[in-house]
Amino acid sequence: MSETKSVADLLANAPSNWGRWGEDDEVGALNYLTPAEVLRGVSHIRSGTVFTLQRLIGDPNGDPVWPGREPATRTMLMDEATWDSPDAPKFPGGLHYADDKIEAFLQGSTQYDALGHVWYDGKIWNGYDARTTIGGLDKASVAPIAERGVVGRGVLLDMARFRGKDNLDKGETFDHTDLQECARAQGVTIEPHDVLVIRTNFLKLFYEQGEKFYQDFREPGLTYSPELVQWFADREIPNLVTDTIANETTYEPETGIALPLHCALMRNLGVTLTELCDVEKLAASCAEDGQYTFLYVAAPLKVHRATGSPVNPLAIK
Ligand code: UVW
Repeated sequence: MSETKSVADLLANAPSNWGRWGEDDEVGALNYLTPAEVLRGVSHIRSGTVFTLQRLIGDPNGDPVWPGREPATRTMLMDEATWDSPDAPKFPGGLHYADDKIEAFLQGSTQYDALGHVWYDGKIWNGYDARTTIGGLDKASVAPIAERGVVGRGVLLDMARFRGKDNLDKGETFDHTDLQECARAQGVTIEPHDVLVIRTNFLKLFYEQGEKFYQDFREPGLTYSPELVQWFADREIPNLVTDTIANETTYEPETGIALPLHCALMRNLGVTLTELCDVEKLAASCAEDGQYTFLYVAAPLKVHRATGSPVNPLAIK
């Protein structure tokens, strides 16, 4: 049986941004999003229309998650029935209230990945030892990203519409040249420091197919090539945002390696990954008015030592 090549072999000569923002850096390519980039993003607001890109947590139609993770469960702890009991708390003035909690994978909904979320060869982003992840991320957790916030010019790349489809198919791939052609067809140019927001509408199949969706699980998405990684490095892309569960095609078709772009982009270049967005309303609006650029704003939750955290990104046109 032939052994799968290792991701370390695949990326042996791949570009790296380790050390570029200092030996203590934990936010990587988000450093490209300077105040000038915030203002560049603001200059793309035309009508003030706001789109929220988070999927509903606890959606009655189901919450799509990476295989092995479970959707969030919300438990009601206090409601009006609580006060049916003689033991109910009593507050001066007669106040009643409702309370609930969720148990959730921090990677199980629309989320920002921490830069220390994925690694190979015993090193995470910026060369930190992977053992700093034990019991919680001491380095490159999501907290520094949350502390900073993410604001810049966003560009929607509607790959499904570009390919004339409702949604991309299982395992369908594309690369940076396709992104550029898609941009050209939309009448927009991908500029340095743009937040790339990619639409596949693949999760339409999750809502249509139920459990069958997970058979031979293989998402569509970007696929690895040295040229693609160099393209991200040269354009200094800070943040890749998609409407899929894991931001790239699940297995690199040539080698079968799982999620090599998590390694090449996140671990090596410090590109932040944002997953599981719902860009349907935004995409419909862009198709209608031809404006594919906007102010992108995201503030993931500040969770100590976490591998990722939920977020409700905004696109403001
Ligand atoms: C994995 O953790 C495998 O993927 P994601 O980045 O989608 O959470």
